[in-house]
Amino acid sequence: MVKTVGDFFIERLHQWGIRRIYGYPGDGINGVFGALQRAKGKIEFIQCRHEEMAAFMASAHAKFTGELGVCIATSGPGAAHLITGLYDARLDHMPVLAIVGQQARSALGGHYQQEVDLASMFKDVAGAFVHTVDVPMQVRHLTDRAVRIATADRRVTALIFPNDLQDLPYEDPPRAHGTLHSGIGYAAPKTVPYERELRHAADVLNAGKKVAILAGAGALHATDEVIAVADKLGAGAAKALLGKAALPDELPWVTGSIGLLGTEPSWKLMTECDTLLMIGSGFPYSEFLPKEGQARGVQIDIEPGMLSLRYPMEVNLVGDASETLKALLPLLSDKRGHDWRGSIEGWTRDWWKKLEARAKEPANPINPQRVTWELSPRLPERAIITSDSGSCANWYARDLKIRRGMMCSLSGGLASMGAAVPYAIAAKFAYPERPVFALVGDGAMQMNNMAELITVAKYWREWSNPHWICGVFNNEDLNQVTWEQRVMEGNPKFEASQDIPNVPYHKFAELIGLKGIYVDDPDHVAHAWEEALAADRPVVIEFKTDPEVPPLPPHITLKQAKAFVSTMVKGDPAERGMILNTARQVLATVVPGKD
Ligand SMILES: Cc1ncc(C[n+]2csc(CCOP(=O)(O)OP(=O)(O)O)c2C)c(N)n1
Ligand SMILES: [Mg+2]
Repeated sequence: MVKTVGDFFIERLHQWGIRRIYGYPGDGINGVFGALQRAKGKIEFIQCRHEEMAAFMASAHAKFTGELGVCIATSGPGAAHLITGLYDARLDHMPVLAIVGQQARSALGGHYQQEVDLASMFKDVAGAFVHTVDVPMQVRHLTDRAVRIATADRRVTALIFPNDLQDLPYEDPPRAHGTLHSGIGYAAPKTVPYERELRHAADVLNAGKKVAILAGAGALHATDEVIAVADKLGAGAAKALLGKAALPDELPWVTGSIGLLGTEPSWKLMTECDTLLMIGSGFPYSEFLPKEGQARGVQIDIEPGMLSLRYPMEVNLVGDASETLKALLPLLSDKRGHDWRGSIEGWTRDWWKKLEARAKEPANPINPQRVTWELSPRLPERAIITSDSGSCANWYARDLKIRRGMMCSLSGGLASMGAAVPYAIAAKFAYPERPVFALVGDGAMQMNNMAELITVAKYWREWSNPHWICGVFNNEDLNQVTWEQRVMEGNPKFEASQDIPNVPYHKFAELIGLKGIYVDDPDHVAHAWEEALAADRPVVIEFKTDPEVPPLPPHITLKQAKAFVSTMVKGDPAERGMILNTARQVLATVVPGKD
């Protein structure tokens, strides 16, 4: 049989080591799907409910495995659906290849059905490399470049295949002027700064008396090295959201999350330190870092473009976190036994007690903090946890205690709703033996996560361990934004935009063959997690949670507090039902230590 362009392409992807593609079919890309079918499972195809979900899965695959994530869609609407998921990868620096169909070359430019200028559409998100394959002999080098550039630069790339071209016979380029003869293969280099730069960094760190570390996604593979450096420097460490799994929360000097979803000890660590060591983080909010001039700064990042971006650093080290910290360690002087560590540990101890007390405050009916608080001690070893965007990201960031060997992630830079279930599906395909948890708001369930449960129902029997558990926070509200309207804007809750229908998520799960659990009694929260872990199939636990528990930043400003108070005056619909607890928790964030 003649080898088509599609056959060659799939074979080439296989040679590059690609073993799984997430996507959705359509006539614009049928020539590549035919090739996938003829390849007889050499590359597994995972059918999603929506192309955006396929792109989220590709992004999550890259996050959880470190490999290239690949997604595929048809021309026009399918390609357009990919965009948000691809931006998720782009903003979190993940290598993803998008493969899309296009109308026949003979029709292009003719305002043809499903004809979209795809190269222009992908130009921003896949700006690192986006090309249309025009002739069969181009497919080899375009494939090689799309894979190599995405992998090496940790960027999104896109390949556009006109549908008539996919079924043409493949031709190797002749030895002639104007042809390319590319090859496969890429191995990441060991990236370490020069000795001179390392010494400079060590001088700054050694001179500091109060060193604060901020660890991000770039530190996920450098846990031992971060711990060794932090111990030697007597430092405390806060974690950016994407770096949550970089350091276990059991360590007494790990202050937890930072920023709007952050903790009080992280806030203190940053406001009181005299030296900042930032490792592999693009954490966006400068106002949560030391004031300019307060601290001397050292930053390590694999991407030069991310250096000295949020804080003006004295030393900027381009390097891999693990290799750079290993090289730095012998140059550091031992600061063990200083008071700074003791203070950090004290703040952190108090904070965990405060979180427990907050989680156990009564609410109507369930305090959402309790949902995550109770999950932490019940998480099995090597669990993988994902969170959606919404108020649950606050509880995921603050209350969930991560241990060594676990993984977790969410849509960080893009902070898109709708990522938790696709992320959790990709996690399960990458590691079928590991238990996976998705934490999701009801708005995000309705947006697209519910539909993606159908993908779980379709595939779960293939997973060696059935533990795939989705915890839904049913508060009938787009709660994160409701609180942002109240606190940031000083507006009362806008019911027309914020109230959402009450949907029986647990019954939907049952309807499609999963297990459903409903909890509206705070004393049953812990048991519900245990019941889910004992189930023989994936589970959706629906927690009826209170929308009046505020997901607020740890150091809400006076201006924001005043705005909050003014919502009361303006007549927030929830005013009458606003439990005392709410006001107490809000005020406690204004005046630390007052709850
Ligand atoms: C795609 C997308 N649309 C809108 C937003 C803005 N947004 C952030 S959180 C949120 C509310 C989420 O509501 P829900 O999922 O019910 O979670 P809750 O905050 O109620 O816990 C919204 C609308 C977003 N981040 N992403
Ligand atoms: Mg909600």
